Amino acid sequence: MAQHTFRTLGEFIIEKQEDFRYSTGELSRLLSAIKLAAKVVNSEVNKAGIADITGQAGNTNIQGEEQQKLDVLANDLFIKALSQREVVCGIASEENDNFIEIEAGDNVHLSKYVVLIDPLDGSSNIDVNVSVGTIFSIYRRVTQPGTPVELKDFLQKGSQQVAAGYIIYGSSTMLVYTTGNGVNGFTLDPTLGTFYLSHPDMKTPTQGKIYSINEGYYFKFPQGVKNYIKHCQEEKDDRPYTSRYIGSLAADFHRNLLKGGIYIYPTTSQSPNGKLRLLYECNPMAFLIEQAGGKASDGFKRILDITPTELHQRVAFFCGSAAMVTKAEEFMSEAVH
Ligand code: AHM
Ligand code: MG
Repeated sequence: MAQHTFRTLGEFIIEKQEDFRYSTGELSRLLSAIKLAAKVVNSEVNKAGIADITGQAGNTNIQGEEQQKLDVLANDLFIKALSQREVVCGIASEENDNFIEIEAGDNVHLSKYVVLIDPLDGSSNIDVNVSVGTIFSIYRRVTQPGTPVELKDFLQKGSQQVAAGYIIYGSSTMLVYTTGNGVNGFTLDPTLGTFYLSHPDMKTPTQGKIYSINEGYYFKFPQGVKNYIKHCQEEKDDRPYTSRYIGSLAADFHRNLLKGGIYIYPTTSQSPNGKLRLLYECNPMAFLIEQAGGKASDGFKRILDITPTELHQRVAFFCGSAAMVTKAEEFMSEAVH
């Protein structure tokens, strides 16, 4: 059950700034910019049913998928909020082909952070009033401050993340994030426009009873995944598990984080590298789940240890309660040996 506190996200960010020695407050300003953009996107998502902003924008993104108008809007809003406040030196977005370099007046590129963002994940759900989300990931640049950002500033292992989080625009809107000291969740009070700490120090159960996978693609899955699904369905011990799949990563992840479960988007015969993106979706969720005591893997190895080679790289994703992910990995390696 959510605990009600009167601690706001703004206060929390400032208190936590003291956890970082020599902190200049730059990360706090960056998180505040994300908080502000989240509120604006939230109000747009809530209006989606009545305003003329749903439906296709007529563009396709780099992956050849049609963009919804709200994707474009959310992308613009987050990029504006981050660039106008001069809190980052570069942004990479799932919706943009290349990363964006932020120049800040005379203080060119002085910020030390880059942000990677999926501004509106699960956007195919918007028209049917199902929860969507924003997922973000923050790194310290590896190149010298004061010089233009480079691709290598974005292609860092997930284990290098400084902070990560998501906003879920659902029956209530929540912002959940980590800076590597546990996971905290904040619920938006829409009447006041304020996020309050509602889920302090979130931990996921080691063993859950939910499995989340798009079983429509069953015949396209690797044998290890097929076997694991059968294991979940078997009547034995605490099984069968229950199946829950929304098709909106932030929502599926959030439910499993709270209740315990496993989310799987494996490789398929159609998408041999999986569907989800390592940098915008899997790394931030992997950082969060590990901070909550869970586990994230590509079926064989830790997501956060993968060295990315391209911005829009895809990867298979097994994420959730530690014991369940370990079990799924056992099925994966048994099937290949
Ligand atoms: P998107 O970034 O194009 O919105 O796609 C990501 C979404 C995830 O939110 C979700 O978990 C997955 O795609 C669902 O895919 P599928 O419809 O193939 O099950
Ligand atoms: Mg996405």
